[in-house]
Amino acid sequence: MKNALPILFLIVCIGSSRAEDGYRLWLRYDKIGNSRLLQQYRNSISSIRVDTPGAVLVAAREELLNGLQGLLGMSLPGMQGRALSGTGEGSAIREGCVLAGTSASSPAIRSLHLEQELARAGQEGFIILSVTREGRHAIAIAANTEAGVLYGVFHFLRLLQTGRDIRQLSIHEVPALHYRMLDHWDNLNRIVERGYAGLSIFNWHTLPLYIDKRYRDYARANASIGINGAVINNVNANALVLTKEYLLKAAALANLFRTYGIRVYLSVKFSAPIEIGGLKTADPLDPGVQAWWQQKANEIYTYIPDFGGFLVKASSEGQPGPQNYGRSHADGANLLADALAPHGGIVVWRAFVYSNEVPEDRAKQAYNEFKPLDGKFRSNVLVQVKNGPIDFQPREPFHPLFGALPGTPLMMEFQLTQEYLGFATHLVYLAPLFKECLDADTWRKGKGTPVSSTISGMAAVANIGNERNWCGHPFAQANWYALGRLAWDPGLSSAQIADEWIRQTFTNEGAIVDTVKKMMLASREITVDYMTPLGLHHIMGYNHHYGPAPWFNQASRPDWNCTYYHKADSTGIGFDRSSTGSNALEQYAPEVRKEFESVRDCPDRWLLWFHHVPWDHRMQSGRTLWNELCYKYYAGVDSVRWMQKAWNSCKGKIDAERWDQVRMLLAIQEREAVWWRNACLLYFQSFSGMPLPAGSERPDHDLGHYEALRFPIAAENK
Ligand code: BDP
Repeated sequence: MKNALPILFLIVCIGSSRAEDGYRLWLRYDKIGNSRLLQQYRNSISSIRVDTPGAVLVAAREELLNGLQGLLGMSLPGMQGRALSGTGEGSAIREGCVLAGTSASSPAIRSLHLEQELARAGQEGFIILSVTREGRHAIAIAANTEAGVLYGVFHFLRLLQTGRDIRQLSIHEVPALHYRMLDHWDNLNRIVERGYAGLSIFNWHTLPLYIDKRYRDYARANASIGINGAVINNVNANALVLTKEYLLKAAALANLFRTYGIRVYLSVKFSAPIEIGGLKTADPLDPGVQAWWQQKANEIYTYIPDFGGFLVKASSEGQPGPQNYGRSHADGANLLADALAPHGGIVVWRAFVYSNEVPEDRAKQAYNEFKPLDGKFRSNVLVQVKNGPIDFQPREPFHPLFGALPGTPLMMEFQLTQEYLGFATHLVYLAPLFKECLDADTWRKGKGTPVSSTISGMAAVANIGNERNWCGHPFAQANWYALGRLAWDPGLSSAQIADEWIRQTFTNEGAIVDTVKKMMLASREITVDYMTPLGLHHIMGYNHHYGPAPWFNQASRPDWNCTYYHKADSTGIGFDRSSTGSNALEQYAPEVRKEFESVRDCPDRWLLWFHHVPWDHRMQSGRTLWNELCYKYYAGVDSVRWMQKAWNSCKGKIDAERWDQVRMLLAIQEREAVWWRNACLLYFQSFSGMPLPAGSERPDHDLGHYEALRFPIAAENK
């Protein structure tokens, strides 16, 4: 008895270290609580079999075994072909076996004759089928490649985690997009540009010898949602990443990620030949520069044989690029593409360009720059376009480049990290933002040419850091999840993805799933309402982008000022991008242009993006513009309070640790929503001269107070 206390203490400690801190993401694999389902699953599954596995199949087998054992709450024989030799089973199928493999790796899969089905699965797709042979029932997870099997395994585990019936499975999945990537804006010193979840998970200091457990869990999470590429360093790149020392570190990550079907990419600095190569120029047409990049590419592939390629931010926001030498973006991209082509690598060249010297509407500049270059890029170049023409705002119309470059493959760039959406303290589920863009009709090939049909890949700026729960806000994980799922299948709905995520991350209890789903689905519109309603944009604090600063007009260049974007004056508010203004609308197909061109017909949510509108303009609701603006800002705050109530109603149904975290974060969100509303309305009121709605909650400070707020530390977050 003397030792009982320390032992009890130890048990408590072990218990609490397993508390729900969010580390496990959506891959929790806790025992299924619903006894009817548990019984069904136990009846259907009694062993697994993964024959002659290569490295990816080893990872798949481990996941399948761990996942099933956790979910079913029992241990399973995790057999493989070799272990069976001598038992006489060969290709025979056992009752209740989950078989996973390719035809090449597995005699059991071969014996099922799935050739026809697999012909449609391509390189990364999979099938999951309930099969019966000689009276024995089994489940086959089959694909043409090991990566396909891995995706199938994760899909199968998702079915169980989300409580689906698995008795008659007939699933055929093929990813819609070839490139499904995360872009990490992680610096080599581990500071994450625009990161709000701690330091970079990539510890360059201890690589390559120290392989953090997180690297594997990161890779598992990505593979579980089909992400197959990771750019592991910041687009504002440090040339050092291309030195041997750092390439060996990247190779260590690549060796691990490969076993989860993920390729490593690097962001490169265009001036690297000067900075680390000792050359005098980085001119893309200089033979010495071309030779340097070729030699560098050859070197990279000796360390990383399946290296994905380069991501490049060039001639953009002060980064060096081909324009330093009077060359075009195509010249720059092709230089790197030629170096990578012999090895099968690609160049992802960013279209995020806008110049101080060009007195043109910033929203028009990328199109003007890239449209004439269509067809001039090498075939292994993809041009990466942000979802909207400005910069990851809470709401933007789709970028006019989508569908406008028929001769150039495009890559979508979304942002998961909430640089302009309240950092990692606001609950904002981004699938509706992604869908709004992906589903938008570009009309480039007639009606029914959605943005999703104009892209070959999808990337997103990651929101991952070394905080215990990876993303800072427990709900920010859902955005990582949604990105992967939509890159795999842009046809999925925001609700479907939220449903899956909630069930895997929190609970399968119907009433809670419904409540949380409602919160998630409403959250993006709520944020737009309290930050940038009716098409307003880029009115955040200068540089750090924290909080409202619509008054800001002190930047060194006009297009870094908030006043540039809202153009409020005594007559009205908004940026005229119609034919009477910058005519940015001319960059869209005529049908799209028509939709937005007149103040009368333009949907409210884009109104101030495309038009400068008088304060007393009658909106579709019947309210004046000023009153509508007030209505939106007030509704935004009210809706955050509604989210707080909804979350409170989940108390006790969600583990205490994460429930309380979200409760506290919602309190921050509420306070900041009020701040946004008050600051913006007081400022815009100084132009409209109109009163706040009668009876509404009054701002607790005057405009001067809000204008005087400073956030010197937030500004360091780069
Ligand atoms: C802006 C960010 C900046 C990035 C830039 C980019 O504020 O930190 O470097 O985008 O995408 O939104 O290159």
